Amino acid sequence: MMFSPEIETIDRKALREMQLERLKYIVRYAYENVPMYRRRFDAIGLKPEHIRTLKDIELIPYTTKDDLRDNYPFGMFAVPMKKIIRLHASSGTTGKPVVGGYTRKDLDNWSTCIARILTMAGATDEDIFHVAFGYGLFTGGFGLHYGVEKLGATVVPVSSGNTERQLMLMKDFGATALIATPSYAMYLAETAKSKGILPDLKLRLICMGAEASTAEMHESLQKLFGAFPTENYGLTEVGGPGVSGECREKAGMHINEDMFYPEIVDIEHNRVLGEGELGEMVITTLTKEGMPVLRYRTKDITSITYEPCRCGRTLARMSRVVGRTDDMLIIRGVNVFPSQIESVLMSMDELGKMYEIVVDRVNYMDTIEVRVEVDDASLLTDYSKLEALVAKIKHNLRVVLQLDVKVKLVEPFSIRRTEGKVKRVIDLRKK
Ligand code: DLL
Repeated sequence: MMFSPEIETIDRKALREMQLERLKYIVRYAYENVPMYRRRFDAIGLKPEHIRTLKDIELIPYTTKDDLRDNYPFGMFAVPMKKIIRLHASSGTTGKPVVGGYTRKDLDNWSTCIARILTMAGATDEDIFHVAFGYGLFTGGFGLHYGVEKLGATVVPVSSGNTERQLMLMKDFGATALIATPSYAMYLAETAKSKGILPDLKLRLICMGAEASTAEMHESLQKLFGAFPTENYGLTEVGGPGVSGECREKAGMHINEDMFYPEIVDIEHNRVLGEGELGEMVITTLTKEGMPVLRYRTKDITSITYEPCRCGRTLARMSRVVGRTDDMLIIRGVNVFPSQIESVLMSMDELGKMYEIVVDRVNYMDTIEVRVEVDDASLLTDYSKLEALVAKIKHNLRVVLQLDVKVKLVEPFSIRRTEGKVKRVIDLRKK
């Protein structure tokens, strides 16, 4: 099933024509209505009419988070406030948040994108969606909410918090689909398992997003819940969730290319990369009225394929996000992504599903310690088993990372859970 079959199966040539037309329009629109873009263009003598082909997008300077911060709160808006009917903002752990403004048409396009993604995950209007994303300035809660409504399914706007109550409601309301961050979905699964209520849940679908997850994490969730996990991607700067999502093939996330024009760039040389090459995702919004963004540097590392998918969709697919350029750890000169560590830990049945990574510097040497919960607490009192398991984890990590990692096994539920986005890395070097 497809929500917008005419777009989702569009011929690439026709799509490129549509994208070019929209690109030309949005570039002129941004130039004429957002002072920051006018200044940027004027400074290098670039005029909207210089954009004649899709490749000409490379003439346009990148937009960064700092640009959005410098124009906080509403300086990037292209319409008067009267036309903005919703605001959202990123949580922004440091400094000012990033603010997004939406016109009525933006909200309508947004829910279309979400309805497409939920449909490609296998949802129908008969599903009961338990939305455990936070409702508020975060784009996840309201973003998914209106997408579920547009699909015509039932939405249960639980928001985040109170895990046991969430499970009670999932059971009592017969939720068939869960929307949550992967870490929170796992928290719900572990809690349901420990309370013995997993068999009472009717979930068949878990739609996740807002943070990185691995294939191994999806497998664990599938086993625990007996439901099909998919993931989707987006960011506040370009509107929130709905940029892309996985279909049943789970062979990458289909990008809503009629609304978002993706590029992958080489982080060091800022050069645009080709199909299949790993680099930073750069996004241009093709339809946003409230806050158009040209060539936004997401910092998310991924790759794109334009091969049509076995599901019948022709929309390009981005691979799972490997990590962010700003959360790549450099340990004694070796690049480490937390997702590599997760892949190792999640594939070991003896381990629980919660872990954290502590990085420090001792005597000018970087150290890295992985703390991971065991699945069964009794293991912690069996010294020889414990030692063997630690050795096995270290070995598996060494194979993937080419690095010696300290491993500490801890009791189930001893690492603090979060209800929104999880923070896996504690970097004490930054103190
Ligand atoms: O997290 C939007 C969203 C909400 C997406 C719900 C999907 C579902 P922000 O809070 O602005 O917006 O955070 C955006 O989160 O740049 C990525 O680094 C990360 N992120 C989002 N989705 C994924 C994903 C929302 N599927 C930032 N995989 C992005 C990996 C993701 N990282």
